[in-house]
Order: sequence, then structure tokens, then C-alpha cells
Amino acid sequence: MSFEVRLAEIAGAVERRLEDILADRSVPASVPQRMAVSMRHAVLGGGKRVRPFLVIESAALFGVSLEQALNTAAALECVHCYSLVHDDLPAMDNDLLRRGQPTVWKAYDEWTAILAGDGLLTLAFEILARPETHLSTEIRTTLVLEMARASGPAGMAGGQCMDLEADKLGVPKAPSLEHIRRLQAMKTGALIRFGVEAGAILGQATPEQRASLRRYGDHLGFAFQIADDLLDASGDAATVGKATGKDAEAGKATLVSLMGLEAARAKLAETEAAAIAALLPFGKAADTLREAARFVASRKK
Ligand code: GRG
Repeated sequence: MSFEVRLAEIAGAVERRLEDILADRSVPASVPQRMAVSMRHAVLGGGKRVRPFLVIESAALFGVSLEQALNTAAALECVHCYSLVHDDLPAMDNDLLRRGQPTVWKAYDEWTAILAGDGLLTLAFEILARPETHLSTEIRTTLVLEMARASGPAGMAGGQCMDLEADKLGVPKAPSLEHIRRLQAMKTGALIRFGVEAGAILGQATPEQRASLRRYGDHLGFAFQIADDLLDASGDAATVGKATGKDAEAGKATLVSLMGLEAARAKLAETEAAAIAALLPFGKAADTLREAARFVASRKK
């Protein structure tokens, strides 16, 4: 099966699980309609579902079925979608377009978008804590702990804070490559790494296997961000599904602005190779994850 077919197959399964979770029938009657529809707008019908894919494929290395990994994958996608909804708000990135659709605040209003994000973030942890996510309470607790670390103040939320400090307050004045690298590892890398690690947790990997997958996830997250910066610098909005050229317009320091296009492209290739190398202990079984690294590095949207 080709990589694209597998990605589409998993995206379909994730969509159905998210649809089930967010369906009116599974939402207690006390959930206000506006909350339910704005959360659905944020989550359903779009997105590459790269993070869920990573959970499922990494879990598959250890013989965990798609069905058993789906709830964890859906929980992670809910956190990702919450971050997009909040990031698009006027107070943050002020975006009108996301996944080719109006952003949640544009389609509804700001307070609804804030609450839809809050709802998704908390729902994500509820999903992880549900007994059907895994029978073992220890595994569920570890998933909750690691997803909280990845999305919280020392992870994605902290990275977003560093990004906005630079953008809105000009702090630090001249960000170093090291600063950008740390910011991106927190803002984008942490959630991607968690996706890969979640598969290892579900699969009860050995500490060595888990460490290898964390390394893969680190490199993959970095590659993802460089590709994102390159798309912003040279992609077109219609293909990417959101506004491009925003970093340069805002005078934002990114890897591309600090290194230049050519050096950033070379760094991307080097990082992709490092991600693939981290999978060595898994042999051929990890071929799909190798392809994922190629996909992330060469993506057009
Ligand atoms: C609001 C706490 C908080 C965090 C926001 C994710 C994020 C942090 C900001 C998004 C800004 C951005 C464009 C980051 C670059 C990488 C990224 C996360 C891109 C979007 O993810 P994709 O490409 O999107 O996986 P889809 O739509 O395919 O799910």
C-alpha cells in the first residue's frame, strides 16, 4: 500500500472516530449547541491528520491495532485543533483562513472560538482518561502525563508564548538560531514528538525503543517546522490552505530568515535523514514512519 493511501485510510478512520466523539448523541444534553457546532467546525472535515497518523503507525510497530490506538490519536488531534483555533484569534495570529475554511472566530466570534478551544483541550484529556482508550490505568495515566507536558507551559503553550513575545513585544531583540530552535521544539515539536511517543506508550515499548522513537519524533518535529517556514516563505495560499508570506511581512525571525532559503532547505534534508536514522533499530517494520519523514519534509501544504 502506498504511503498516501495509508495516510488517507488513517485520516478516514480518525475522522469517523472524531465524528463519533463529537456527535450530538455522545455529547451530554447539557452541552450548548453553539459549543458543539463550533468544536465540530474546528475539528471535522480537514487537516492532514499527521499527528494521529504518527500515534497509529508508531503503535503498530508494537502490534497495537488501529482500533486500539484511535482514541489516543483522536485526543491528540483535539489538542492540535484547539491550538489552531486559539492561534488564529485576533489577539494571537489574527487569521481568517484555516484548512481552506473561515477560522472559527471568523465563522462565529472570538468568545465562541476561545470556548471551542477550551472545550477541545479538556475533551482531549477526557478521551485519554476513558477506560476504552486503554484497559491499563497506568498506560492511561502515562498518556495523560506526557500529553500534558507536550501541550503545556514547557511545551506547546510555552513555545507559543515565546513566539508571541518576539512578535508583539520584540523580545528578545535579535533572536539567535538557538532561541528559534528552542521555541520551535516547544511550539510545534513537542506535540509531534508526543504523537510518536504515544504509540510507544500504548505498545509498552522498552525504554530503549521509546528513546529511539523520541529521537525520531524530535527530528520529525524540527523537519515539520522548517517545512512550514519554507511554505510560508515560498508557498501559495491556495495550495497551503492558509495565508502565506506572513512571517516576512511581520519581520518575524524564522529559520529561513536567519539562515536563508538554501541553507534552510539543506537543514531540512539533514533533519529528515536524522529522523530516518533514528528508526534503525526497528528495521523494515518502520518503513511507513520513514516515509512519513519524507512526506513531512516535502509537503506542499
Ligand atoms: C495557541 C497554545 C497555542 C498554541 C498554538 C500550533 C500552534 C501553537 C500554532 C500554529 C502556528 C503554526 C502555523 C505553526 C507551524 C506548524 C503547524 C502547527 C502547522 C499546522 O499544522 P498542520 O500542518 O495542520 O499539521 P493541519 O491543518 O494539516 O492539521
